[in-house]
Amino acid sequence: MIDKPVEPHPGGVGPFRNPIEQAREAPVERVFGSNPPIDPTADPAVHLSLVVPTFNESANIGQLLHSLHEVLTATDTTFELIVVDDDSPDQTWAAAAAVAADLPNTRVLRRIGESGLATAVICGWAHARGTVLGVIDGDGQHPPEVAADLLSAMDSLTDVVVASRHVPGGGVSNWSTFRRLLSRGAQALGLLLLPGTVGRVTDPMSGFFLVRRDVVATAELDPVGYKILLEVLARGEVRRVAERPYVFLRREEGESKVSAGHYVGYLRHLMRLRLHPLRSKALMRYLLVTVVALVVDTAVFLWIFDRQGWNLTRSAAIAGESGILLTVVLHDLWTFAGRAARSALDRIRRLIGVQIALGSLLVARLLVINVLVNWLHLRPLAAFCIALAAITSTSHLLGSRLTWRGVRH
Ligand SMILES: Nc1nc2c(ncn2[C@@H]2O[C@H](COP(=O)(O)OP(=O)(O)O)[C@@H](O)[C@H]2O)c(=O)[nH]1
Ligand SMILES: [Mg+2]
Repeated sequence: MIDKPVEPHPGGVGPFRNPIEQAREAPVERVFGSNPPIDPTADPAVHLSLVVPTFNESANIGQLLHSLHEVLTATDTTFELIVVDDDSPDQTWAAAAAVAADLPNTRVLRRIGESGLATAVICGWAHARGTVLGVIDGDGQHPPEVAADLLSAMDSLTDVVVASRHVPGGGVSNWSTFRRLLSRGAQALGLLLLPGTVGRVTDPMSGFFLVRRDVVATAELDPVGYKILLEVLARGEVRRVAERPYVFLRREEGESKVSAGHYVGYLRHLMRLRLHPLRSKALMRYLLVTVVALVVDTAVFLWIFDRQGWNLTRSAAIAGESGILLTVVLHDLWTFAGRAARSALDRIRRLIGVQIALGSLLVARLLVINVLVNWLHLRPLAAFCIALAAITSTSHLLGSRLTWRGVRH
């Protein structure tokens, strides 16, 4: 059933009835406005809801829906398929609806005035009824039979199952060297900027995965561009991830929508996740603690060296040590409060770690100060400042980073 065209409502939501209700009842509905949130309290009517985002895939969608249906029916799982089409000029939504009419549990959402792969997936999930949500490309490049492998890997302890090209048995069938390089380069960049997120899976660029509903329903997803998996791993409470191999097949019909703009979008996405407010709060605290430690280090030095008249090396050593201790205490009690492991043993282990890392650099600082004063005849305060800027500041930043590396920030 295909409705006749309706103008989008200025308020952004379907003009007649709740769009979620509408979409549940009819094989084809129009979804207006921005994506509704994923409902964490939804009563799961099926086990798996698999979303198929499409744009100009009319030549591929029919075959894919039939294959998926066959594969999933054979698994004995209750499931639904949700095609989310962005009002494709080739009328993919109509082609999908024609097939959906013959396939139980298959719905088609046609978004008007919106585009974007990641937001289309969220839209599909928002209308889904499954305990487990998933996504698969609509062009046939993701082998449908792998959906059954992913499903069997989704046990009660697992939150996300990713189809990966980079585990044994996986691969890409006909990518040019250039595209392989681009994909690996994008992954390396992601690892650099978001090691704790991108490093959790071998194929963070995968667009074929399953995720438990409660993981995404409680996460503040803010998808941009193409890489919805990144968003899920970065913002969801994901404890355990599993991977299953797949071979990225040749595209038989239609064209890839990936353009240079998507790579720019990917960069923006990485930066956005990097500067995620929660994380940046920890990062700000981390930098502030370093600054406070350096200020205290200097103040202690001035006090005992200038006022108390202690000798240079001893003053610089005691001042440095007070900065180190302050860093450990503030990071533990404030920067990473509630996130770092808090047992007494963990605290002692961290204190020893910081002490070894920063203590050895404190020795280097004392040597530098002595060389500057005794050989180059600089004034003690000038030598102290140079050593502080060159050695202590970097050692605080890097040493603490290593010690707290298990803690996300
Ligand atoms: N709904 C929707 N689907 C999209 C959009 N862009 C791409 N897709 C679909 O997402 C899937 C992957 O896109 P594709 O261009 O094949 O990416 P590639 O396989 O990485 O080259 C395909 O099913 C596309 O039709 C979009 O803006 N909206
Ligand atoms: Mg494709």
